[in-house]
Amino acid sequence: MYSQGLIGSGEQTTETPEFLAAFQARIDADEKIEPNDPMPAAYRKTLIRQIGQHAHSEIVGMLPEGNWITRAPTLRRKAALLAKVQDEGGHGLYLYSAAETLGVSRKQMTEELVSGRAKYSSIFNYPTQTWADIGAIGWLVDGAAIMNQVPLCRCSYGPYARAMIRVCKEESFHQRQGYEIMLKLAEGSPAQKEMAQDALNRWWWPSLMMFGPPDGASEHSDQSTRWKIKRFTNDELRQKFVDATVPQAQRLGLSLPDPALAWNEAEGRYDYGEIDWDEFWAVVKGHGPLNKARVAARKKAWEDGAWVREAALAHAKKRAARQSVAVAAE
Ligand code: FAQ
Repeated sequence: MYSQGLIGSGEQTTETPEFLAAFQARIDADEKIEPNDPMPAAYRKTLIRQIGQHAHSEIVGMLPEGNWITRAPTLRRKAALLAKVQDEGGHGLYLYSAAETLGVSRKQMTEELVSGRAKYSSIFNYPTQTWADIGAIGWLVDGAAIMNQVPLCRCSYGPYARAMIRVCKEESFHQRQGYEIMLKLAEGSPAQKEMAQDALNRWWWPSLMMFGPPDGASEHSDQSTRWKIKRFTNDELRQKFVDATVPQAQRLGLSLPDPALAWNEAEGRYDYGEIDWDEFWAVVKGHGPLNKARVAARKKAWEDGAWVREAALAHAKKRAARQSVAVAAE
């Protein structure tokens, strides 16, 4: 991915063992790496991959919830949902900007997404069938996103780490609005409680899959941990999420769809059942319930917006030409 014309801002560096050791020493000393600093090509590539996928996840992640904006049950719910979806658009834009500091353009990244080649989080390929799904997404999906993203605020790459600080604050609000929707439904009529339980049943396992493959199958974890891009492994974060979420489900009076879920006194954590990794990989490889529809929706938006991009560019060029005439006349 992005093999041509990519290494933009940083200087080309000969990657001698001394250079690699000096770079690792900066990481080990917890120094932040900034856009124009020399960095190994593989570090740059890994960040472009992860930040690009993360940006796409935010942008595609607007679709499942956007589906319910016109059907939110009250004005208050509609206003909160609109704000949440708008925040997600903002997160995508910060993240595309963070990736651009590494020498890839937003246009390149978007073309990867709309051609179906780019990855984005598996979770957004599942449908939102009822209003309770909006509660479940806020509670579980944003809850999982926060668990994964808080450590990214300490990521070694400065622009990514700084973007994550604001993103995490906003995700906290999202998580609470989702939990509050679930609470109201769980304390409502039997039909509302049933709707909340059904949403939890459908979103629980896909939420656990958000953390990525198990540690033994995670291709990038070791190197990303050495570079302090990742601070915890996929399984460590998944476990933290389970431990934090089980008591929240208990408070709601809802049950998690996992018969193997049990408190492990000796380890001080919850044991949970086996994740269906076949389902995970099928969704990651494009065969989830809505992969094709999600990519088609983003492609349509990109094509429909072409005239806006052209007009903005024409305006910018005209302005630049006027300014250069004015400077020449001074
Ligand atoms: N879905 O070796 P690893 C959100 C891929 S934001 C799809 O473990 P890594 C906000 C992975 O890319 C949610 N693909 O990879 C919101 C790699 O493929 P590659 C997104 C997945 O990078 C809330 C391959 O499998 N968050 O939710 C998934 O070390 C509500 C091997 O995996 C982020 O992106 C998956 N679940 O660890 C918005 C956070 N998992 O590139 C709207 C930043 C793995 O070799 C509504 N990202 N893959 O072709 C990360 O922390 C990491 O990239 C991981 C994966 C942990 C996702």
